[in-house]
Amino acid sequence: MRRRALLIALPCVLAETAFAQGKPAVVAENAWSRPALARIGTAVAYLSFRNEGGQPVRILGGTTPVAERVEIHESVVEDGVARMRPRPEGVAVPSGGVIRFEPNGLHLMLMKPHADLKAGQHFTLTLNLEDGGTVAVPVQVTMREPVAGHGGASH
Ligand SMILES: [Cu+2]
Repeated sequence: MRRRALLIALPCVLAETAFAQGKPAVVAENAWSRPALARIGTAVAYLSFRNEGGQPVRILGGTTPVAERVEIHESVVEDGVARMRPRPEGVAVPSGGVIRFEPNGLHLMLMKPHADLKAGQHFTLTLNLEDGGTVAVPVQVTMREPVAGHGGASH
């Protein structure tokens, strides 16, 4: 009886230990969004997602205060026509893997924005993971993709 209780308790102890180390296992960064008119009904956001943890994770979708809901989409070319395909199954990120949401590929679709998104504005986007975890990232609204890691310095 005692042994059985110990086996059940062990995964909880391991999870708490990982949490207590304080280093986030997943990182979302370089998030940006294009200016968009609310009446168009959709906006789009892009970001990089790194899984530095020892376990695979799956991104299922997200939430944001600026739109009704967030869907994961993928741009594909079918019969020479570019289309967007929703991915309700989400995106799996292997341990040590990086996933990029970027133009003409995977992207985060902001459905029914509550207001126009204007260049220079910032908002928060929170990704929902399959394990119940969430990752919040600041999103910059900009006409052009920011250059990661250059800090806006010019050449
Ligand atoms: Cu889309």
